[in-house]
Amino acid sequence: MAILIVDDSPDSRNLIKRLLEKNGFADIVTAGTATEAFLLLGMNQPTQITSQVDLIIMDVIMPDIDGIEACLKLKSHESFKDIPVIVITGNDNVKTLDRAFAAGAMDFITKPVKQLELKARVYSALKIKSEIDRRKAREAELVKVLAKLEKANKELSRLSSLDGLTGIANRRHFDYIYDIEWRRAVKSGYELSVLFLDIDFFKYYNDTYGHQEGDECLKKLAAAAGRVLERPGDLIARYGGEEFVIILPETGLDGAISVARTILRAVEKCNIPHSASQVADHVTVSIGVSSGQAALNGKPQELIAQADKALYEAKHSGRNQIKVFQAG
Ligand code: GH3
Ligand code: MG
Repeated sequence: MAILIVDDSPDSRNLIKRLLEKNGFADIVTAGTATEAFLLLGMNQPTQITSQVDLIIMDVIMPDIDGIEACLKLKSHESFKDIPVIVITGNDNVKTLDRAFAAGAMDFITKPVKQLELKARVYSALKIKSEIDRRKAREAELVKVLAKLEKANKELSRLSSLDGLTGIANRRHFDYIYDIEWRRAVKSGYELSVLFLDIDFFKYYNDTYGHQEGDECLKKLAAAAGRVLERPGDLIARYGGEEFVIILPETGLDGAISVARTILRAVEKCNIPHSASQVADHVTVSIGVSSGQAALNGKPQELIAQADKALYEAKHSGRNQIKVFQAG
Protein backbone atom coordinates (compact mmCIF):
# COMPACT_ATOMS: atom_id res chain seq x y z
CA MET A 1 0.00 0.00 0.00
CA ALA A 2 1.41 3.39 -1.02
CA ILE A 3 2.14 6.12 1.49
CA LEU A 4 2.57 9.80 0.64
CA ILE A 5 4.71 11.95 2.96
CA VAL A 6 4.16 15.70 2.70
CA ASP A 7 6.64 17.81 4.59
CA ASP A 8 8.53 20.96 3.65
CA SER A 9 11.59 19.83 5.59
CA PRO A 10 13.73 17.40 3.57
CA ASP A 11 15.27 16.05 6.79
CA SER A 12 11.90 15.29 8.32
CA ARG A 13 10.65 13.73 5.06
CA ASN A 14 13.67 11.49 4.79
CA LEU A 15 13.53 10.48 8.43
CA ILE A 16 9.88 9.36 8.18
CA LYS A 17 10.62 7.61 4.89
CA ARG A 18 13.55 5.73 6.40
CA LEU A 19 11.58 4.73 9.47
CA LEU A 20 8.76 3.42 7.32
CA GLU A 21 11.15 1.53 5.08
CA LYS A 22 12.69 -0.05 8.12
CA ASN A 23 9.26 -1.35 8.99
CA GLY A 24 8.80 -2.91 5.58
CA PHE A 25 6.85 -0.20 3.76
CA ALA A 26 8.44 0.03 0.32
CA ASP A 27 5.94 2.04 -1.68
CA ILE A 28 6.59 5.60 -0.49
CA VAL A 29 6.29 8.91 -2.34
CA THR A 30 7.24 12.28 -0.96
CA ALA A 31 6.26 15.88 -1.62
CA GLY A 32 7.77 19.13 -0.31
CA THR A 33 4.52 21.13 -0.49
CA ALA A 34 0.78 20.53 -0.49
CA THR A 35 0.64 21.77 -4.08
CA GLU A 36 3.19 19.17 -5.10
CA ALA A 37 1.19 16.53 -3.25
CA PHE A 38 -2.00 17.53 -5.11
CA LEU A 39 -0.10 17.26 -8.39
CA LEU A 40 1.18 13.82 -7.46
CA LEU A 41 -2.32 12.70 -6.62
CA GLY A 42 -3.57 14.05 -9.93
CA MET A 43 -6.06 16.34 -8.23
CA ASN A 44 -5.94 18.98 -10.96
CA GLN A 45 -6.57 16.53 -13.77
CA PRO A 46 -9.97 15.10 -12.97
CA THR A 47 -9.94 12.89 -16.03
CA GLN A 48 -6.80 11.08 -15.09
CA ILE A 49 -6.90 10.60 -11.35
CA THR A 50 -4.40 7.85 -10.79
CA SER A 51 -4.23 8.09 -7.03
CA GLN A 52 -3.11 4.80 -5.60
CA VAL A 53 -2.15 6.44 -2.32
CA ASP A 54 -3.54 4.70 0.74
CA LEU A 55 -2.24 7.00 3.45
CA ILE A 56 -1.00 10.58 3.67
CA ILE A 57 1.35 11.65 6.45
CA MET A 58 1.43 15.44 6.40
CA ASP A 59 3.19 18.14 8.34
CA VAL A 60 0.83 20.74 9.77
CA ILE A 61 3.14 23.69 9.42
CA MET A 62 4.12 24.29 5.82
CA PRO A 63 4.52 27.47 3.73
CA ASP A 64 1.72 28.38 1.27
CA ILE A 65 -0.93 25.76 2.01
CA ASP A 66 -0.56 24.33 5.50
CA GLY A 67 -1.38 20.74 6.48
CA ILE A 68 -4.84 21.56 7.83
CA GLU A 69 -5.91 23.50 4.75
CA ALA A 70 -4.53 20.73 2.55
CA CYS A 71 -6.43 18.16 4.57
CA LEU A 72 -9.65 20.14 4.12
CA LYS A 73 -9.11 20.27 0.38
CA LEU A 74 -8.45 16.54 0.18
CA LYS A 75 -11.52 15.69 2.24
CA SER A 76 -13.74 17.81 0.01
CA HIS A 77 -12.61 15.86 -3.05
CA GLU A 78 -14.64 12.75 -3.88
CA SER A 79 -11.62 10.78 -5.07
CA PHE A 80 -9.44 11.51 -2.05
CA LYS A 81 -11.82 11.92 0.84
CA ASP A 82 -11.32 8.33 1.98
CA ILE A 83 -7.53 8.46 2.12
CA PRO A 84 -6.60 8.64 5.81
CA VAL A 85 -4.48 11.64 6.78
CA ILE A 86 -2.09 11.56 9.74
CA VAL A 87 -0.85 15.02 10.63
CA ILE A 88 2.53 15.71 12.12
CA THR A 89 2.54 18.45 14.72
CA GLY A 90 5.40 20.14 16.40
CA ASN A 91 3.61 19.80 19.71
CA ASP A 92 0.32 18.32 20.83
CA ASN A 93 -1.25 21.75 21.06
CA VAL A 94 -4.94 20.97 21.61
CA LYS A 95 -6.17 23.80 19.40
CA THR A 96 -4.07 22.67 16.46
CA LEU A 97 -5.21 19.10 16.91
CA ASP A 98 -8.84 20.17 17.14
CA ARG A 99 -8.50 22.02 13.84
CA ALA A 100 -6.75 19.06 12.26
CA PHE A 101 -9.46 16.63 13.32
CA ALA A 102 -12.15 19.07 12.24
CA ALA A 103 -10.46 19.19 8.83
CA GLY A 104 -10.76 15.41 8.59
CA ALA A 105 -7.39 14.17 9.86
CA MET A 106 -7.62 10.65 11.25
CA ASP A 107 -4.68 10.72 13.63
CA PHE A 108 -1.60 12.69 14.61
CA ILE A 109 2.07 12.15 15.38
CA THR A 110 4.18 14.61 17.31
CA LYS A 111 7.67 15.65 16.39
CA PRO A 112 10.28 14.32 16.95
CA VAL A 113 8.79 11.27 15.24
CA LYS A 114 9.34 8.05 17.18
CA GLN A 115 9.60 4.81 15.29
CA LEU A 116 7.20 2.77 17.41
CA GLU A 117 4.54 5.46 17.47
CA LEU A 118 4.82 5.98 13.70
CA LYS A 119 4.58 2.26 13.07
CA ALA A 120 1.48 1.83 15.27
CA ARG A 121 -0.33 4.80 13.74
CA VAL A 122 0.50 3.82 10.19
CA TYR A 123 -0.60 0.23 10.70
CA SER A 124 -3.95 1.18 12.16
CA ALA A 125 -4.59 3.85 9.49
CA LEU A 126 -3.79 1.40 6.70
CA LYS A 127 -6.04 -1.20 8.26
CA ILE A 128 -8.92 1.25 8.28
CA LYS A 129 -8.15 2.23 4.69
CA SER A 130 -8.26 -1.36 3.54
CA GLU A 131 -11.61 -1.78 5.31
CA ILE A 132 -12.91 1.31 3.53
CA ASP A 133 -11.66 -0.05 0.18
CA ARG A 134 -13.32 -3.38 0.84
CA ARG A 135 -16.59 -1.71 1.74
CA LYS A 136 -16.45 0.51 -1.35
CA ALA A 137 -15.77 -2.49 -3.59
CA ARG A 138 -18.74 -4.31 -2.02
CA GLU A 139 -20.93 -1.26 -2.53
CA ALA A 140 -19.85 -0.97 -6.16
CA GLU A 141 -20.62 -4.66 -6.64
CA LEU A 142 -24.00 -4.16 -5.02
CA VAL A 143 -24.79 -1.24 -7.32
CA LYS A 144 -23.94 -3.46 -10.30
CA VAL A 145 -26.07 -6.30 -8.99
CA LEU A 146 -28.97 -3.91 -8.34
CA ALA A 147 -28.73 -2.53 -11.88
CA LYS A 148 -28.78 -6.08 -13.26
CA LEU A 149 -31.73 -6.94 -11.05
CA GLU A 150 -33.63 -3.88 -12.20
CA LYS A 151 -33.01 -4.84 -15.83
CA ALA A 152 -34.10 -8.41 -15.18
CA ASN A 153 -37.24 -7.18 -13.42
CA LYS A 154 -38.14 -4.96 -16.35
CA GLU A 155 -37.67 -7.86 -18.73
CA LEU A 156 -39.69 -10.10 -16.45
CA SER A 157 -42.57 -7.68 -16.27
CA ARG A 158 -42.43 -7.27 -20.07
CA LEU A 159 -42.49 -11.03 -20.51
CA SER A 160 -45.24 -11.52 -17.98
CA SER A 161 -47.52 -9.37 -20.12
CA LEU A 162 -46.84 -11.33 -23.30
CA ASP A 163 -48.29 -14.53 -24.65
CA GLY A 164 -45.53 -17.11 -24.91
CA LEU A 165 -46.59 -18.53 -28.25
CA THR A 166 -47.63 -15.54 -30.35
CA GLY A 167 -45.62 -12.77 -28.68
CA ILE A 168 -48.66 -10.48 -28.50
CA ALA A 169 -50.24 -9.32 -25.22
CA ASN A 170 -51.69 -12.04 -23.02
CA ARG A 171 -55.04 -12.14 -21.28
CA ARG A 172 -53.64 -10.65 -18.09
CA HIS A 173 -52.26 -7.65 -19.92
CA PHE A 174 -55.49 -7.27 -21.85
CA ASP A 175 -57.47 -7.13 -18.58
CA TYR A 176 -55.10 -4.51 -17.24
CA ILE A 177 -55.20 -2.33 -20.37
CA TYR A 178 -58.92 -2.75 -20.89
CA ASP A 179 -59.57 -1.46 -17.40
CA ILE A 180 -57.45 1.62 -18.10
CA GLU A 181 -59.05 2.24 -21.49
CA TRP A 182 -62.54 1.81 -20.08
CA ARG A 183 -61.94 4.39 -17.40
CA ARG A 184 -60.35 6.72 -19.92
CA ALA A 185 -63.41 6.31 -22.16
CA VAL A 186 -65.76 7.07 -19.25
CA LYS A 187 -63.83 10.27 -18.60
CA SER A 188 -63.44 11.43 -22.19
CA GLY A 189 -66.85 10.34 -23.49
CA TYR A 190 -65.18 8.87 -26.57
CA GLU A 191 -66.44 5.58 -27.90
CA LEU A 192 -64.53 2.39 -27.23
CA SER A 193 -64.64 -0.65 -29.50
CA VAL A 194 -63.90 -4.28 -28.83
CA LEU A 195 -63.34 -6.95 -31.47
CA PHE A 196 -63.43 -10.67 -30.77
CA LEU A 197 -61.72 -12.84 -33.34
CA ASP A 198 -61.85 -16.62 -33.53
CA ILE A 199 -60.34 -18.99 -36.05
CA ASP A 200 -62.86 -21.02 -38.00
CA PHE A 201 -62.72 -24.80 -37.76
CA PHE A 202 -59.44 -24.65 -35.97
CA LYS A 203 -60.02 -27.99 -34.33
CA TYR A 204 -60.14 -29.55 -37.79
CA TYR A 205 -56.99 -27.62 -38.69
CA ASN A 206 -55.14 -29.23 -35.77
CA ASP A 207 -56.61 -32.61 -36.61
CA THR A 208 -55.49 -32.29 -40.22
CA TYR A 209 -52.10 -30.59 -39.95
CA GLY A 210 -51.05 -31.37 -36.41
CA HIS A 211 -50.78 -29.25 -33.30
CA GLN A 212 -47.43 -27.76 -34.26
CA GLU A 213 -48.76 -26.45 -37.55
CA GLY A 214 -51.72 -25.19 -35.53
CA ASP A 215 -49.33 -23.20 -33.37
CA GLU A 216 -47.63 -21.77 -36.46
CA CYS A 217 -51.02 -20.75 -37.80
CA LEU A 218 -51.84 -18.95 -34.54
CA LYS A 219 -48.55 -17.07 -34.71
CA LYS A 220 -49.09 -16.01 -38.33
CA LEU A 221 -52.64 -14.83 -37.72
CA ALA A 222 -51.71 -12.93 -34.55
CA ALA A 223 -48.96 -11.14 -36.46
CA ALA A 224 -51.19 -10.42 -39.46
CA ALA A 225 -54.01 -9.02 -37.32
CA GLY A 226 -51.52 -7.04 -35.22
CA ARG A 227 -50.09 -5.38 -38.33
CA VAL A 228 -53.51 -3.99 -39.19
CA LEU A 229 -53.64 -1.94 -35.98
CA GLU A 230 -52.11 1.46 -36.53
CA ARG A 231 -53.00 3.69 -33.62
CA PRO A 232 -50.72 3.68 -30.57
CA GLY A 233 -53.62 2.86 -28.21
CA ASP A 234 -54.86 -0.15 -30.23
CA LEU A 235 -54.11 -3.49 -28.63
CA ILE A 236 -54.42 -7.09 -29.73
CA ALA A 237 -54.24 -9.84 -27.13
CA ARG A 238 -54.61 -13.59 -27.04
CA TYR A 239 -57.79 -14.05 -25.09
CA GLY A 240 -57.84 -17.82 -25.02
CA GLY A 241 -56.69 -20.77 -27.12
CA GLU A 242 -57.53 -19.61 -30.64
CA GLU A 243 -59.43 -16.52 -29.71
CA PHE A 244 -58.07 -13.00 -29.94
CA VAL A 245 -59.41 -9.74 -28.61
CA ILE A 246 -58.72 -6.26 -29.90
CA ILE A 247 -59.24 -2.95 -28.11
CA LEU A 248 -59.73 0.15 -30.22
CA PRO A 249 -59.85 3.23 -27.98
CA GLU A 250 -61.56 6.39 -29.23
CA THR A 251 -63.08 4.41 -32.07
CA GLY A 252 -66.75 4.24 -33.01
CA LEU A 253 -68.62 1.50 -34.82
CA ASP A 254 -67.66 2.60 -38.35
CA GLY A 255 -63.98 2.59 -37.47
CA ALA A 256 -64.25 -0.75 -35.69
CA ILE A 257 -66.00 -2.36 -38.69
CA SER A 258 -63.36 -0.94 -40.99
CA VAL A 259 -60.58 -2.45 -38.85
CA ALA A 260 -62.43 -5.79 -38.69
CA ARG A 261 -62.74 -5.84 -42.49
CA THR A 262 -59.06 -5.10 -42.92
CA ILE A 263 -58.22 -7.95 -40.54
CA LEU A 264 -60.46 -10.33 -42.49
CA ARG A 265 -58.62 -9.33 -45.69
CA ALA A 266 -55.23 -9.68 -43.96
CA VAL A 267 -56.15 -13.23 -42.86
CA GLU A 268 -57.30 -13.99 -46.40
CA LYS A 269 -53.97 -12.74 -47.73
CA CYS A 270 -52.09 -15.09 -45.38
CA ASN A 271 -53.65 -17.82 -47.51
CA ILE A 272 -52.93 -20.62 -45.06
CA PRO A 273 -54.28 -23.83 -46.63
CA HIS A 274 -57.09 -25.47 -44.63
CA SER A 275 -58.48 -28.45 -46.51
CA ALA A 276 -60.82 -29.39 -43.66
CA SER A 277 -62.52 -26.00 -43.45
CA GLN A 278 -66.16 -25.98 -44.50
CA VAL A 279 -66.12 -22.34 -45.65
CA ALA A 280 -62.93 -21.93 -47.67
CA ASP A 281 -59.81 -23.73 -48.81
CA HIS A 282 -57.72 -21.57 -46.49
CA VAL A 283 -57.85 -20.48 -42.87
CA THR A 284 -60.55 -17.91 -42.15
CA VAL A 285 -61.70 -16.08 -39.04
CA SER A 286 -64.96 -14.78 -37.64
CA ILE A 287 -65.09 -11.43 -35.88
CA GLY A 288 -67.59 -9.99 -33.43
CA VAL A 289 -67.68 -6.21 -33.03
CA SER A 290 -69.06 -4.08 -30.25
CA SER A 291 -68.80 -0.32 -29.81
CA GLY A 292 -70.13 2.02 -27.25
CA GLN A 293 -69.75 4.98 -25.01
CA ALA A 294 -68.42 3.67 -21.77
CA ALA A 295 -70.38 6.17 -19.69
CA LEU A 296 -73.69 5.06 -21.21
CA ASN A 297 -72.87 1.42 -21.56
CA GLY A 298 -72.69 0.64 -17.91
CA LYS A 299 -70.26 -2.09 -16.95
CA PRO A 300 -66.90 -2.71 -18.60
CA GLN A 301 -67.65 -6.42 -19.01
CA GLU A 302 -70.78 -5.66 -21.03
CA LEU A 303 -68.89 -4.44 -24.07
CA ILE A 304 -66.78 -7.59 -24.01
CA ALA A 305 -69.83 -9.82 -23.61
CA GLN A 306 -71.48 -8.03 -26.52
CA ALA A 307 -68.48 -8.56 -28.80
CA ASP A 308 -68.49 -12.22 -27.75
CA LYS A 309 -72.20 -12.49 -28.61
CA ALA A 310 -71.57 -10.88 -31.99
CA LEU A 311 -68.80 -13.43 -32.61
CA TYR A 312 -71.25 -16.20 -31.82
CA GLU A 313 -73.62 -14.69 -34.37
CA ALA A 314 -70.84 -14.60 -36.96
CA LYS A 315 -70.15 -18.29 -36.35
CA HIS A 316 -73.80 -19.18 -36.66
CA SER A 317 -74.27 -17.13 -39.78
CA GLY A 318 -71.68 -19.18 -41.63
CA ARG A 319 -68.25 -18.02 -40.32
CA ASN A 320 -65.58 -16.06 -42.27
CA GLN A 321 -67.46 -12.85 -41.58
CA ILE A 322 -67.99 -9.91 -39.27
CA LYS A 323 -71.01 -9.40 -37.06
CA VAL A 324 -71.83 -6.31 -35.08
CA PHE A 325 -73.60 -6.59 -31.74
CA GLN A 326 -77.21 -5.48 -31.99
CA ALA A 327 -79.12 -4.72 -28.84
CA GLY A 328 -82.36 -6.58 -28.29
P1 GH3 B 1 -65.28 -22.75 -34.79
O1 GH3 B 1 -65.18 -22.43 -36.22
O2 GH3 B 1 -66.68 -22.88 -34.32
O3 GH3 B 1 -64.53 -21.74 -33.97
O4 GH3 B 1 -64.60 -24.14 -34.59
P2 GH3 B 1 -63.20 -24.47 -33.95
O5 GH3 B 1 -62.82 -25.82 -34.31
O6 GH3 B 1 -62.25 -23.40 -34.31
O7 GH3 B 1 -63.51 -24.28 -32.42
P3 GH3 B 1 -63.36 -25.28 -31.23
O8 GH3 B 1 -63.61 -24.41 -30.02
O9 GH3 B 1 -64.17 -26.50 -31.42
O10 GH3 B 1 -61.82 -25.68 -31.25
C1 GH3 B 1 -60.80 -24.79 -30.95
C2 GH3 B 1 -59.51 -25.50 -31.20
O11 GH3 B 1 -58.40 -24.63 -30.97
C3 GH3 B 1 -59.34 -26.71 -30.32
C4 GH3 B 1 -57.98 -26.51 -29.71
O12 GH3 B 1 -57.22 -27.67 -29.78
C5 GH3 B 1 -57.34 -25.45 -30.56
N1 GH3 B 1 -56.36 -24.68 -29.84
C6 GH3 B 1 -56.56 -23.90 -28.76
N2 GH3 B 1 -55.38 -23.38 -28.35
C7 GH3 B 1 -54.42 -23.84 -29.19
C8 GH3 B 1 -53.01 -23.70 -29.29
O13 GH3 B 1 -52.38 -22.98 -28.50
N3 GH3 B 1 -52.37 -24.33 -30.29
C9 GH3 B 1 -53.04 -25.10 -31.17
N4 GH3 B 1 -52.35 -25.69 -32.11
N5 GH3 B 1 -54.36 -25.29 -31.09
C10 GH3 B 1 -55.04 -24.67 -30.13
MG1 MG C 1 -62.57 -21.50 -33.53
